[in-house]
Amino acid sequence: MERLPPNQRLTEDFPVLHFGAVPVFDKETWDFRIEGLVENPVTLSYDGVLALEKTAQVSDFHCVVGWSRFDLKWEGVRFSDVAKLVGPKTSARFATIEADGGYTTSLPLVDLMEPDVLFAYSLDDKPLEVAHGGPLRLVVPKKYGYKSAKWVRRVVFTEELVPGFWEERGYSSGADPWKEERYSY
Ligand SMILES: Nc1nc2c(c(=O)[nH]1)N[C@H]1C(S)=C(S)[C@@H](COP(=O)(O)O)O[C@H]1N2
Ligand SMILES: [Mo]
Repeated sequence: MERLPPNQRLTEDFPVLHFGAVPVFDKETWDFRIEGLVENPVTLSYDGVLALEKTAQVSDFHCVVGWSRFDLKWEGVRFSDVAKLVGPKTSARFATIEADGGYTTSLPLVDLMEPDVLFAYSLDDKPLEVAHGGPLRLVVPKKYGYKSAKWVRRVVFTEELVPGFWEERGYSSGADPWKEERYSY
């Protein structure tokens, strides 16, 4: 099977791409909140995140503007393990991921519960650089890169889809690179 999705080109490096400024990480004040339609909302410190069960995963990354990068090794905590911690209510069907600086993205829980979806704090055996979303970013390998929010601080479980930053600006909610879901019409 072709490994490069339609109309993508392979890049050897890993470009840095985001909207706005790179936030400053202060370990003392940084927190990660998981709340909304859950039984047990949780606020974690950075050390609290590192203490959760760790998963490693190698995957490809596809940006909607056309570049793809193969074989990135991520380490972090599975979205599904974070969900287990808070216990989503039966009414929860989506989650919105909020980042420092105001970036957001939303996905159906069925997509987020895939075993390759991680909150990553390490890339290629090194702590995740701030430019690539350190200390913590979402990685959703089966979606275009705008679903992989950098500098994640909060997850909100919701009943309805809340369109994210790029989804509100004309990009597809589906964001499946194999179906070339780039734009919403
Ligand atoms: N917080 C935040 N996360 C973001 C973005 C952003 O603008 N802000 N851009 C997204 C887009 S469009 C892409 S392709 C990837 C790029 O990740 P990289 O800079 O690590 O390559 O980050 C995603 N996550
Ligand atoms: Mo992107």
